[in-house]
Amino acid sequence: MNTVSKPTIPSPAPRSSKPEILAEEIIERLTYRIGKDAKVAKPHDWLTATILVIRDRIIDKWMESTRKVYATGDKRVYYLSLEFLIGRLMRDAVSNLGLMEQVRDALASLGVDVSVIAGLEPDAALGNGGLGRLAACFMESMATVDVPAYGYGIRYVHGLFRQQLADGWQVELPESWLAHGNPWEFERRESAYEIGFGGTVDVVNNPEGEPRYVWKPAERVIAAAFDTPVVGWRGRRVNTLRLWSAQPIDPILLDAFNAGDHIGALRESNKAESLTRVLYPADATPAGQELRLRQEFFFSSASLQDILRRHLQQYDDFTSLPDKVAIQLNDTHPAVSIAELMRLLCDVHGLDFDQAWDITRGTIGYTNHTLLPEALESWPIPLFERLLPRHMQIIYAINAKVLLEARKTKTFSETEIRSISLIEESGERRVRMGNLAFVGAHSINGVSALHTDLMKVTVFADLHKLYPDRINNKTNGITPRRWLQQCNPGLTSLIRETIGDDFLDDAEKLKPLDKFANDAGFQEKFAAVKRANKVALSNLVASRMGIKLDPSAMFDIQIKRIHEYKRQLLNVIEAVALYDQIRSHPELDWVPRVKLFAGKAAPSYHNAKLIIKLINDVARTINNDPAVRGLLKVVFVPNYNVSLAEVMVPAADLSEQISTAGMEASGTGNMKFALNGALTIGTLDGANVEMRDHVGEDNIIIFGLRADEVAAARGDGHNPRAIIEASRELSQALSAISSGVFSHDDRNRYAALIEGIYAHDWFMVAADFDAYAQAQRDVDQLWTDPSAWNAKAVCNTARMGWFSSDRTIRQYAKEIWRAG
Ligand code: B1N
Repeated sequence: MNTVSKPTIPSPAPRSSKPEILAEEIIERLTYRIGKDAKVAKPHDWLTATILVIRDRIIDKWMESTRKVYATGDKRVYYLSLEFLIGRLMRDAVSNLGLMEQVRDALASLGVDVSVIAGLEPDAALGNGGLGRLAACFMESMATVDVPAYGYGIRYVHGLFRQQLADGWQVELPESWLAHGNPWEFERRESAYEIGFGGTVDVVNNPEGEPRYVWKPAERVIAAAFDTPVVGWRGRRVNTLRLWSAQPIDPILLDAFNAGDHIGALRESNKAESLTRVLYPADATPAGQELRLRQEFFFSSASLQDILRRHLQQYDDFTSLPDKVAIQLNDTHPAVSIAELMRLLCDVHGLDFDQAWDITRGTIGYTNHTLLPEALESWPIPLFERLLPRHMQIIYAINAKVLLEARKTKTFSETEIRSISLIEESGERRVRMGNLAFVGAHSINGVSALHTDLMKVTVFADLHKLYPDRINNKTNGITPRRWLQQCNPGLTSLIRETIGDDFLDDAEKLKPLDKFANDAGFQEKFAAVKRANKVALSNLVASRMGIKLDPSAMFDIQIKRIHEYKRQLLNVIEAVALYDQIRSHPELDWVPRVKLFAGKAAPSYHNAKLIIKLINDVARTINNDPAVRGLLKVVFVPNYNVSLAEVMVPAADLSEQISTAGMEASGTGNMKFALNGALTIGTLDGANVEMRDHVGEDNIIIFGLRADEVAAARGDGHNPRAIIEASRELSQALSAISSGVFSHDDRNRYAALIEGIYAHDWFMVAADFDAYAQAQRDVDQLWTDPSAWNAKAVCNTARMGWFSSDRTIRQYAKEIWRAG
């Protein structure tokens, strides 16, 4: 026996936040960690040294948070997401720690401008759009509201591609956010797991009970953990974002190398590493490739092995799993987790199938983010079976159980049974990941009230009939730290001066600002902040694109992924119609407008890329036409990302949220703009519906068909051609575009795109055009009365607090996770 008593290890002294000490430590990191003399240090070296010093301030709180949950036995929440669109971290961390001034002063004393080095931090784009950004907002809110949580995802070497424009066309370039190293992360060599693929399943008969299945994978890779601390507001709690990186079991096959096969010696290594090399650039459309399924299983399996290991370290067995662990699946991307958790519980830990099934369902929750039929994930059975043979068996067993239950409990028709099945039987047989996620979860939530209602009557109608208590709503939210305090310091200071600091801890305490909506003095200051933000955006556009904007014009902004259902096309067609009007009626008092667009198109999405080109073609024509006299400008700002959003959102007067009703599950950009005092022009889609309820219908501009009307129109022969012919403005704009007025070099470029509107108008561009154009003229009218406009803008800021992701997370914690 070892009788040596453990020495008491002293804790390090807490870190000081005095600027002098911070400055001293920055120099010390620069010298001893980076190995650079301050005299020759590059801005990047200063950035790394500064982050290392900030990181130390986080670590104490991080360890304290981890220790606390061991001591209390509180439930842990695990958020599984294939995407985390976190953006830059330095300003967020410093601001949440309350060290903004101290860090600025420390750097200034060293002759370094904090804003210069902050601008060098790479924008971590490990996500495509709203779904990934939501995961990042949730991580920050879970730390803020003190929920012990881990985010699990993939450490992609290349995040979302960098977008360049070449002659107005999107060009994709690789993004290498890790090129200068990543001072935020900690590699955890002790937390590595084997992940298998392919192979066979052995059955071992067991006279005592169920037979035992043993999966013998043909291939294995290692999942290695990299941890990033996530600091909550006021440093209240620090949680962990754990991202998995794939590594080969044998980095090099020495036999092959020695035999002269230098390439073959690295084949395995390359194959393993390619698993986590790039993020799939598709938003709301599934990438049906094998590598994608491999990514999904890889991170699901690693995360579950880690979760079960941590549970067993603290508790005796898995019967307590549903009480101590909540696993939330961010869409179906991690849905294979349901089969993997069953496999680990049954095959590895020896539980019975039924017992494992109760534990699995008690632990897992599933969030659905889209109803687009083409976005629902499903995998061909031959592929699934080849890659995950044991999981295929488990899915068949789950399916048998569910279908038996359906046949027993209700009078389901054969059509309904077919729609409940986890297996799509018509055509090529496929595994339906949405159905798997639904039956394997105790909670299925939508992301806005409308979306949740539609889930119950569309994709999940029959499953909802079988399990009527499972679907619930959790309307999305955004973190007001990043999306108000950090991106709009001017507005934040003004609000603090006006109503005090309460709103910093509770966004719903923005409400008292309402009383100042009609206060002329306040309006003036509010408008001055907006103007300064518009000047800042104008400077960015001038320096990046050489285009001069007039900050007194209305800034009308649509920034989001380019997708037909989001209807950037409707916006640009309206710009063409307005252009025509301005030229035909120079005598009228046109409101000066700048229409700004930004967003990336999936590289394989032809129409989305064509829409980018159209915006740029229209922009070139309008911006160079002297007859427009600067009254209208159109600008497509390249390479939309989180950092660009942080500049554009606070500068908007008008926010375009104009998706075809019923198609945008929630939207979260809509919330960011309104919180920063932009008026929304939008359809009754996604969370716009609830935004109208909160800001009041006088403070938002709603137009167009509603979701039920869209469904009805699609059902009984919508006739776009007749609609177009009845609208002079629309038919002129469409024929200008399709006849090549904006594309002299290729007059047919847009013919097919426009023909789609005449032929079927699936996205209701023609159907909504007149209402949209009229709404835009109403917006112009309102703009001519600045005090009426500003009053509405103030009301938006005052009433948007409910859309804080703190509220969303509290609802998840109380109603789904029963944690925190
Ligand atoms: O999720 C956001 C919502 O606010 C948006 O309305 C919704 O479109 C978005 C496959 C998706 N839904 N589905 C995706 C992303 C990547 C991928 O590979 C689907 N993204 C959304 C947050 O709830």
